[in-house]
Amino acid sequence: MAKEIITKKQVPASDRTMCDATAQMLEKARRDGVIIDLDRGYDMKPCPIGVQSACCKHCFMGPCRLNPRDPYKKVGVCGATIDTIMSRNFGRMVAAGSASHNDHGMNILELFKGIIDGKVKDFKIKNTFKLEELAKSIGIDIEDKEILEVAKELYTELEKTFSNVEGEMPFTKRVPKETLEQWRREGVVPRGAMREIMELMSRTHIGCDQDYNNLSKQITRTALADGWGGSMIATELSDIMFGTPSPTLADVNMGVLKEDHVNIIVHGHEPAMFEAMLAGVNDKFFIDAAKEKGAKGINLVGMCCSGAEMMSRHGVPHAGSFGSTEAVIVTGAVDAMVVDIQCIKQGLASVAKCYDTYLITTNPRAHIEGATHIEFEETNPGKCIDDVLSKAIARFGTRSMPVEIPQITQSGIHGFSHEYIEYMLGGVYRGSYTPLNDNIINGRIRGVAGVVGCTNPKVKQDSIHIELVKELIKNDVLVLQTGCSQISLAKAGFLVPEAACLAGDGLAEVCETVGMPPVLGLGSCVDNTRILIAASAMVKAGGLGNTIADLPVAGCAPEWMSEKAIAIGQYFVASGVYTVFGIGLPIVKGTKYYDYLFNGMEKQGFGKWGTASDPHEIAQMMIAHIDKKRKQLGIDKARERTLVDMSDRRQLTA
Ligand code: NFS
Repeated sequence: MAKEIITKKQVPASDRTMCDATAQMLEKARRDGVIIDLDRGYDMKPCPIGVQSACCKHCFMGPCRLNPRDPYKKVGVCGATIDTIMSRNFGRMVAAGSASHNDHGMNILELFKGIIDGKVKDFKIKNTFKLEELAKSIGIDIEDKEILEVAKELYTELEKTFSNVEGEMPFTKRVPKETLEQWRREGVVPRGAMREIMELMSRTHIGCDQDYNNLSKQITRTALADGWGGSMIATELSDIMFGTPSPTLADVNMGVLKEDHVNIIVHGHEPAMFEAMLAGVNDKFFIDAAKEKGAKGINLVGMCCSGAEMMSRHGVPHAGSFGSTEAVIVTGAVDAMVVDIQCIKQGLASVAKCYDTYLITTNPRAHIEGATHIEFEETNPGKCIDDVLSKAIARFGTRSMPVEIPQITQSGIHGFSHEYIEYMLGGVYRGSYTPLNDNIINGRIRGVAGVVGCTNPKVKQDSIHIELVKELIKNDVLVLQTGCSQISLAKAGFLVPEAACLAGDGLAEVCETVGMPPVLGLGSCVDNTRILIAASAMVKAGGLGNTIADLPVAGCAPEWMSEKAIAIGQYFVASGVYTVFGIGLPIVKGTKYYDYLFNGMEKQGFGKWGTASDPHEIAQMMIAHIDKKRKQLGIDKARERTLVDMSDRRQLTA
């Protein structure tokens, strides 16, 4: 086994993660002399100027460093103020995040085209009902048309999401009317993603847009081109090609690995390779080959976002979130970890080497030095999948080191698509968001929160996610989840109907009536667009205002780390949602740009940003916002009435 140098200062593993399985593996890694991200994260001391975004390195006259404690004392060599510098930096994070999601969305659209053209034979259009509904939602007339014809028209229309140089992106037709009108007034309706990202990169170049107010418009437009563009395409077309999720029971955490099986983990973001792998592991030829090597079978599990999608669609077990991808390899039980794009840490390569695990990259966009690259081609998936399976089976046959799998799993229900939420609440013949709105208006449900996003080794893994969600449901806030946050709560046992006992009386009553958990898992990070569609449906159902900004809703990414998370945050804020980020944001307090993000956007009719580190403080900020919206809607009194319990009633009548 290759050894690495152990970290100097060792904090107990249980201080670095709430996840007992991950803590067990962190301890084992330390015993084995292997450094993983959870220790690297705590050992890293970030630059105090960079962490607040008070430095600019967009040209080589600098890098220019301003003092975050006295931000207006100095300007950059070109004269850039702290507000210009911070908005440029923030804008480039949004551009990168939006580019990632749009690139993913574009790949999914290309796969869809491959099916239509007949070039891709191993995937097909699975959900024709959704295909037609989606086409109708953007104004395509489907009357008397064959499915293939509708699919072709849908492709032609959706392709504009990326290539439009003028006009409005197709999915803006799904935005509530008054929200769209507000975007038009502010000049932020996205045209095409490629144009928006290109323009934002250009405007953040040295000597271009140097008024944070004006630059902010392009930042918003580029973020909206993510949420209402590439991300939404990824979700909707994945549903059409692979199936729309509906509630499915699935196990999470490292106990899903099986010592006597060939274990293959798929980790990444694009569902096509994972779907092909699922077909491959059920191939008798490979099952027999695994048995010949002494295995009882082949065990396929997911991690991170594509894992969350496969869990939602097919109940594939999930081994953990972003913060556990290196730790899981320490089990020694992973015969192959197969990755594609996004959130794949380079550190996996050295950890995999230490445990003789195959780390296999499959996407032409994302190679890793030291990993094995086997390219996945959608026109010939078998080539990659067969090679991966052969390698994983061979590795099982030569496993030489002891295996230690934490025996920890938690069952939960995943796969609440926005279509299913509508059906669950309203029934098959009158599926509708009206019952949800009614329960909000009568106060049983105080409001709705989206709690999403990454884990970050700067803080104890899962801790902010779990404490925050606990407090929200206790206060009758229904929680919608995606991505790594969903996995944090699933591991903690909140994604089961029985968790209703942890909710406030009103929310618990609704959960018990419907038979749903108080925390609904919607899938991967691109599936945050399901929350946008649910919020739009709530506006359209009536009774809760005319724009998304009127709704008693709030969002949070408690342990965020990626540029994609910033893009998501900005598109939620731009869509009208109060969005709080845990850990902190790279913005200097007391500056004009800080004030713009935290107050100014709301005055323009958008949502607004917030930040805090303590989960209870975050919860109170979100609840205060929900209550403010309830008051503005005139439904605050209704809620006060429902809070009167039986003993209060007896006192009132005495
Ligand atoms: Ni989204 Fe964060 Fe990554 Fe998924 Fe997980 S880390 S921004 S939740 S896997 S994309």
